[in-house]
Amino acid sequence: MKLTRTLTALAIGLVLSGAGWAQQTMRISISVGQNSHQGVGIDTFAREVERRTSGRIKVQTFYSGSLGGERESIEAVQLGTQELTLTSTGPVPNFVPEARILDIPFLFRDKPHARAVLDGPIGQEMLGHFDGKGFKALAWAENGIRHMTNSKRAVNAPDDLKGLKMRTMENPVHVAAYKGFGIVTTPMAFPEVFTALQQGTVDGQENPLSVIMAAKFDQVQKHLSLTGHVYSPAIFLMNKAAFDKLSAADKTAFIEAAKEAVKANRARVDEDDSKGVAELRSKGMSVIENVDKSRFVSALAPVNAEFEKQFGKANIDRIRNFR
Ligand code: EAX
Repeated sequence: MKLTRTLTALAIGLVLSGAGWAQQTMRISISVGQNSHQGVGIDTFAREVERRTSGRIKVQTFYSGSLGGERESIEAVQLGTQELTLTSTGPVPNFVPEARILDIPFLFRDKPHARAVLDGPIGQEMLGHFDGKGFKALAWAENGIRHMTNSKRAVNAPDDLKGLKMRTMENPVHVAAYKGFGIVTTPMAFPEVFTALQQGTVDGQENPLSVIMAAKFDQVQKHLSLTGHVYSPAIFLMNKAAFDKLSAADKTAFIEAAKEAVKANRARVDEDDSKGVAELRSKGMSVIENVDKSRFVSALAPVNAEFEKQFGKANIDRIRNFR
């Protein structure tokens, strides 16, 4: 039965490619809107795949969680009901536990440090861990450095976070760390966040300026503090079987397309970071730019000791000290 199906698929594939007009359509999704760092990422990816396969493979782009939130999209890619997604690492640890280490707060000094780690041997090794779980991880992209917003009060110091009810990603490392700040954590899929903030189900949330702007959280949040408490990676994930089916040349095309997409994505993050504060202020947010980061780092000392036990201090130091 299975063999018959495989042979039939193969035969159809041969006929179509022989005829030279075979066009295959794949789907890629993001949870934020098109006008965003992730939007330019998947738009660039789609364009590059099409160009590099001379139009044989089309990539249809879906924005704003229209195919589901990030966890659902990752699931769909794993199952193969959807070929591709660009997602933050939020829900990734539930699928690939090895990736948890990248979500540790204050792990990276800045974006250049994070990008160097992800593009270097550590990041490349990490991409390999997705193989055994039904994914082909094409490349590390970027969601950005996360900051806190809320509707209750200005956050200057860690104590100001105590008792705030905040939406977090469905990420065990973030949840553990934010509890360490005294935050009342409410994990939630991204497509539900705007309404939850609007209705006061939660007081706040945390995200990079790119996401705060794209999602228009300024409409439902008064206070923004540039806590920069964690770097948020993103990743281009593809269904492993769909990738394996590609010819060697097309595999290269997909990987190169992802690399081009990452360039566009990171450039947009940089642009958003440089204009974000002014833009969000102009929309009415009250922004605290200079928080004393060392106090936030100290507040997480007990949680960090836990992480060192869990992930191995040497593994964390390897990332921290990477140059
Ligand atoms: O990837 O869930 C989140 O807060 C993510 O940062 C967002 O979906 C963009």
